[in-house]
Amino acid sequence: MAVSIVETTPIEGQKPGTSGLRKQTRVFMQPDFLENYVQAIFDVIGSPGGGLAGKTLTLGGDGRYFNKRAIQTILKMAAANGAARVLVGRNGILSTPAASAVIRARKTDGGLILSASHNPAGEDGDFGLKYNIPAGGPAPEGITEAIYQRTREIRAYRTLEAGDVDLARVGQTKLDGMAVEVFDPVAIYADLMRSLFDFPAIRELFASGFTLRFDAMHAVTGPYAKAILEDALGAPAGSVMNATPLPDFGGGHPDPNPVYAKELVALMMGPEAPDFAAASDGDGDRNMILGRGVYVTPSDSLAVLTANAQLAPGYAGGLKGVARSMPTSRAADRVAAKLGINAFETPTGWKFFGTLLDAGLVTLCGEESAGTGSDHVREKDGLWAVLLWLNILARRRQPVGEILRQHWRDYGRDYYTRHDYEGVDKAAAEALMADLRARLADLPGQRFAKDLGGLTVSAADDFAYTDPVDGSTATGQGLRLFFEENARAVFRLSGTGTVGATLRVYLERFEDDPGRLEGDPQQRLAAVIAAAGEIADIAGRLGRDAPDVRT
Ligand code: VG1
Ligand code: CO
Repeated sequence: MAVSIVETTPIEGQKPGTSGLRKQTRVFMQPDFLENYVQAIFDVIGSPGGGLAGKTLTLGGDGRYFNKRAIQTILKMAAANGAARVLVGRNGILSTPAASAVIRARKTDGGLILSASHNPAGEDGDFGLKYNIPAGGPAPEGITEAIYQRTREIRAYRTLEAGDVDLARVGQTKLDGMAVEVFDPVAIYADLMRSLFDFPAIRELFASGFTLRFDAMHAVTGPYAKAILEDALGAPAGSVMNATPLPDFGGGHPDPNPVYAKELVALMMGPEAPDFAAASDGDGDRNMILGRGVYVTPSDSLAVLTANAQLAPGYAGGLKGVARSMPTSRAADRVAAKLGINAFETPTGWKFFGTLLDAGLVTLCGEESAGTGSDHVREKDGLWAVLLWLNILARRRQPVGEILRQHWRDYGRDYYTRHDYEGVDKAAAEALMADLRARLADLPGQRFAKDLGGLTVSAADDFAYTDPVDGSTATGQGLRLFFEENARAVFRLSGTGTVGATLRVYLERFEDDPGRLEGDPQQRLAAVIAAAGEIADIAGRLGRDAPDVRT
């Protein structure tokens, strides 16, 4: 088969964000857009002169619109760049955590994951692509920056004049000199889960009548959840809903939070609620946890899992430490302090956990954005979090709400909410951030939200991070305002959106008065919310009087 070298010119805007390159699907489908980016990745990870010679890659995506087409393009380009072998999930399907598991189990030279995660899918939605390193995690910033620089100077890409590869059947074929191995996307992942959790105990829990609803949101987790929860663990058929991955995710917004998964939340707050409910996102790395009548915030979930992980066989020997992204509440730190284990605070994005996990400094990691995971892979892992919760419930045999309330009594409660202002004017959002940044030094000592009791700023900074393992640095990771009243507000602009800007305001306040542990977060945080709004003049600058999403 003939390798063709296609001339191209750099395309602007191929700069990866919080998690890979995300664009509107139509942008990704433009001539040469995907090809340029893929060639830039191959140029960075290949050897000068030798291309991808001798290399094996893992490849798959969340099944959204353009997934299959993109996979065929990438296969041809990998062959033309001299790769030895590509492992592809059947029908091009691979959840993000499963991709990480396969990269690690099969020791491939990294992998390409096609997903825009929780962003809506379809021709009018979003698409994304990210490169994960051989350790299994998202490429660190040194590599993503090199890829971006390469996209700015690219002049040609290599591809193959060849027909499409049949991805529907498990087995091996050849594409020119390259082996294409189509594998079952669920098997390696399911085996890994079986090795970490007490499947017999969870089976017994279901056999005793415990009920569950898992919403796969028509995205990639459906086949995994059905195989593991229903087939292996005996949850009644139908426990997994919206289980068939659809190219447009059924027109929904596969972001498991109380706004986009509101039917599931309504079910759990109503009289027909099962014992436990969970949802995942587009690419299967996020999780939302609900009990009967209770929503567990991701920050609290990380803390509860840290406190109880040793109930699962995979973590019975204890944890080395826990890491959380900066905007995540400090609930997990309190558990780490009590257990006497490490606690780290990193910038937003799973790529910052990789070195800590590789160095054996932490076992669990989490983000307030519904991401939780451990050292079993190098991505956050939605179904893993659900299984750890189920394992804990199987051992403690208490309702989710009781476990949570007990946790608050033991550690105090970090009331928490995130307010997102989505699709706002980019220039206005950037100006809000720039002006606030310029005023940080003046804020300490000032008092805000006076008619709600008042909060005094004790410190304010622009979060910067130095990786304790490799010494790399990241600056400008979010504006933090600390208040004397044990409260905090953080401002960040999203790095995963594709249109306009999204302002995220993270709000929290600690409470350990036993009589005040069960309030409504929006009410308990009213003063922090008001102070953040006043300080940054959110309403005036963005022209919005309320956020689009409150998690
Ligand atoms: C968001 C979340 C962040 C997460 C990232 C990728 O980023 O806040 O915690 O790591 O999405 O998750 P941002 O920059 O939009 O705030 V996923 O499930 O979209 O891969
Ligand atoms: Co995701």
